[in-house]
Amino acid sequence: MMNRKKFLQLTGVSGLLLGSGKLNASKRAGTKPLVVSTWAPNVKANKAAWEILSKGGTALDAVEAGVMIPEADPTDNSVGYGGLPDRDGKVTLDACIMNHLGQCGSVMCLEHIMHPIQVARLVMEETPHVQLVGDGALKFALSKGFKKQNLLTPASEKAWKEWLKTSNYDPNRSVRELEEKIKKEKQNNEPWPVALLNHDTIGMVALDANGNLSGACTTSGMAFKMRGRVGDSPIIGAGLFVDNEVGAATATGVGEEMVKICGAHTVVEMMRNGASPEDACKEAVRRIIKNNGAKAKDLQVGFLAINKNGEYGGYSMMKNFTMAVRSEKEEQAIETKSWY
Ligand code: SD4
Repeated sequence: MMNRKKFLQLTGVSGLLLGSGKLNASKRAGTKPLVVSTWAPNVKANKAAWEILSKGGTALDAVEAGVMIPEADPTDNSVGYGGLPDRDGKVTLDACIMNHLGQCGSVMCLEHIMHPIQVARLVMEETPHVQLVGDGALKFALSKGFKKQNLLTPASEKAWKEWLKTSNYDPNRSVRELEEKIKKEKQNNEPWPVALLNHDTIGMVALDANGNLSGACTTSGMAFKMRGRVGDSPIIGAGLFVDNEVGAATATGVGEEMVKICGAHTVVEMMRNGASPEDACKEAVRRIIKNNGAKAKDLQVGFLAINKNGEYGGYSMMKNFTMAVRSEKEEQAIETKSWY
């Protein structure tokens, strides 16, 4: 039986509130500092970010430290160490970071380095470039003192070998698995299905005490993707976008769809035009529906955003998208509203 208390223990967060209802962002007053991340288990990542934000640290340092938590977690099978590999059995990582000055850095298809977000930050701060990919990204990381590590855990290797039996690429594999688990748990009247403790790509956006915004996004990408495939997560404007005049947004789910609509950038532009964070995210989802018609209902995508006033919101295509929020006022995991 999964109950609220158990959830608190699992997340290691005392005093965590669980939003049983759906988010209504317009009813939430703004606050700063603030940090919001994709997926409920990232209350733990927020905690690391909050350590920095609550002491007056920068949003940039906070998001970097925050996303390093799932990057190092072998049980999170879609980020960093323990991430599910591509169809050739290689763990390839994508990450990007963006600060309040509009500066950004990104690595794509990076192998053997546990913390791609740190490499992305160095691309931003120490190179004339924004994006480094594959061997070049690895070479750069090694030149900065990062050590090569084997990121394929026995559990991920086992899952890959199992997948090889059918070799059927299913971008919504994790969503389907999640739905099945939740269905079963709902039959047991679980208030907060343990399946929602599922880990996934982390996108994190933060507003610091000085009113500056930053964001970070890091992932191992879609499980069993083609070798060389890059999704939205390391693409500035797709998986992450920050504009210090307006707000910051990030995304998770089937990355190809976010790329096609410049997802995170769309969300920020909607907020610039006056939309609430939740409504801005909903518009991005609507555009993905427009591109996909009836097929959209099988594509999970989730967006979240914060604005300059410290208001936040999220929206997803299918049910079961959660986000983790931390401010002076709250420390919670919330299921967002969804189109379907
Ligand atoms: C990608 N958006 O590579 C990422 C995957 C993801 O939860 O978010 N998974 O397309």
